[in-house]
Amino acid sequence: MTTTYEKTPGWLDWYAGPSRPRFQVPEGAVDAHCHVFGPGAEFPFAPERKYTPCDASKYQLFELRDHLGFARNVVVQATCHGADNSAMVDALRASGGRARGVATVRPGISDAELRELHEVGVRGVRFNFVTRLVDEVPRQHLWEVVERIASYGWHVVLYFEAADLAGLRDFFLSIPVPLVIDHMGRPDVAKDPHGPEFEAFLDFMQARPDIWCKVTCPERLSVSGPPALDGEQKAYRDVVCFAQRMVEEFPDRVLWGTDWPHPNLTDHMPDDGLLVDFIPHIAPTLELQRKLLVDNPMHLYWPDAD
Ligand code: 0GY
Repeated sequence: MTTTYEKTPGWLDWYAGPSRPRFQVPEGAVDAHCHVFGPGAEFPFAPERKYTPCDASKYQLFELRDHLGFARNVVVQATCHGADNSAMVDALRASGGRARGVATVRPGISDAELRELHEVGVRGVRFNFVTRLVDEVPRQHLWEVVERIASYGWHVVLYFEAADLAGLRDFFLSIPVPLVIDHMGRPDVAKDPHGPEFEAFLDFMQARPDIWCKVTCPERLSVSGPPALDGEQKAYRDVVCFAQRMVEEFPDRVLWGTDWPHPNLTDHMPDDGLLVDFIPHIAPTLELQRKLLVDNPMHLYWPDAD
């Protein structure tokens, strides 16, 4: 018997029929932050989840990849699947080597399971500190996970909100593997990009040379909102100065991703084609674009590729 799910009320489905981007991404570009959801009938959602999404399958993800002109994906385990990584692993297996993964791992995981995750293409674990998405995990558990993954050369992806960085910073800096920060640490873009909150984030990035940052989710962070229907490029203009600053100050440590299928958006679901058109606004030169979309994600996720 298969379980059927009712989506969280107000849940917006991902955007079907995205436009073809005007901006052509460089050859070999990586969408370094995206998810799969289920399908729930095949890969049940976790009992402890905080939301129930629509289905978003690996096939639909790969179709989007090709439509947008990307070569590869990094599939990040979504909280609605808890620590059951099967849907993400299934996507990696089906990708023919064109996807890597970031898993959610609990301390009790066996060596055989960790090895299998590595073999299929997992290269990191995600620690989530956003309380609307997950219950708090004791630090001791996180430490145990770090100890287990370090020998695989994996990194830790951190998801938190800007206001929480001060309380988390020392813990983050004590983690002895590379760190990758989701969505620029979720700045409040109504604030000054040169104000104390974002300066604290930049200061954190400066604290170690192995901290990376995803300049992702303008649609999630923006207050000014999406582009006009004709794609007029005032899109998410309040996010541009934050993201562009990261790209220009840390050109070798930034990553970009669609965040498809965009969990938990309630007002507006982005056209992924227009999200791609946002890239040249934050990475204005060919060199910056190449680092952001190809060199940096390849270094982290496919270091052995030619
Ligand atoms: C994102 C953002 C969100 C959700 C998740 O794993 C998740 O459920 O990451 C969010 O709601 O902000 O990166 O997809």
